[in-house]
Amino acid sequence: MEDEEMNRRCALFLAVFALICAAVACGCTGTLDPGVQTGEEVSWNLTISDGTTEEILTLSEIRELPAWEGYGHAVSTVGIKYGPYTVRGVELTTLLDRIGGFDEGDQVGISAPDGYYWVFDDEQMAGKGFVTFDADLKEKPSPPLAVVLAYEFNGTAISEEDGGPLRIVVGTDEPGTITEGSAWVKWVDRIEVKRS
Ligand SMILES: Nc1nc2c(c(=O)[nH]1)N[C@H]1C(S)=C(S)[C@@H](COP(=O)(O)O)O[C@H]1N2
Ligand SMILES: [Mo]
Repeated sequence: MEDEEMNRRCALFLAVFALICAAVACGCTGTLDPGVQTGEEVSWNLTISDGTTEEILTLSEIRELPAWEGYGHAVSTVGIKYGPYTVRGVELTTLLDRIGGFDEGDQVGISAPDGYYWVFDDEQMAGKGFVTFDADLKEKPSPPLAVVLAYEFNGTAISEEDGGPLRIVVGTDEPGTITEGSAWVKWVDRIEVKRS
């Protein structure tokens, strides 16, 4: 009788242990494998605010907004180029129309959970006033640019490593223009208009 009880406890312990192992393994691949992330939508909330009006948007709500499509190609401060990507996202001006729009003299602050913070002024929100480079990283005059909250690079959800699910892109309608990577805020979770 005692042996039977022992066996049952042993079996129960093993079953629970196996379940815990499986859960841990799932959790690991879920966060580390970008393939899993692109197959199933990650959960992420974006807050847009002007200090008075505030709205929280999910990724699927952002995907339903009128999309911007174009090219993104950036260079980091140490000269590493990334892209060119075909980019899909929402222009910041489109996004901010939901909370009363963006006007001349306003600024917009972009935040991420790692504490990174970047500000665009009204000239930049109109696609002007950025430094741009050609493929050899020689400074060249800027074509019209768009400040975009991107959710896809090359037709695929942006991986966490690449700054996804939401990353700022200063992009162009035509390929061939490189912008400064410092403005490409990764892991965006808050966009706030500073009204003038
Ligand atoms: N959230 C967040 N975004 C960020 C940064 C950061 O530290 N945190 N660094 C910026 C800078 S200075 C550059 S050059 C690029 C670097 O991109 P990478 O980390 O993919 O090379 O991301 C930009 N976006
Ligand atoms: Mo940088």
